[in-house]
Amino acid sequence: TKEKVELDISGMTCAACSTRIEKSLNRMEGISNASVNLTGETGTVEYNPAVVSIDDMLTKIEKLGYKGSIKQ
Ligand code: 9UX
Repeated sequence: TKEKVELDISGMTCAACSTRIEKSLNRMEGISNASVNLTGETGTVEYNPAVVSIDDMLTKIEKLGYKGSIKQ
């Protein structure tokens, strides 16, 4: 199963920030594609919910020093 979630990500100030988050998410088990938009302060993640949870992604983002939430 593959699902897609849209995230709001705040705290990014330069292009290296978005690249950092993108690379970290893409290295996580169960994530098939993560794309982060700096100016839009958003991210799109395609993942396997049997392997990784949205909470896992948000925790990872926080550990990197940013704030993530599910886009409402
Ligand atoms: Mo740019 Mo982002 O120097 O954490 S990488 S501000």
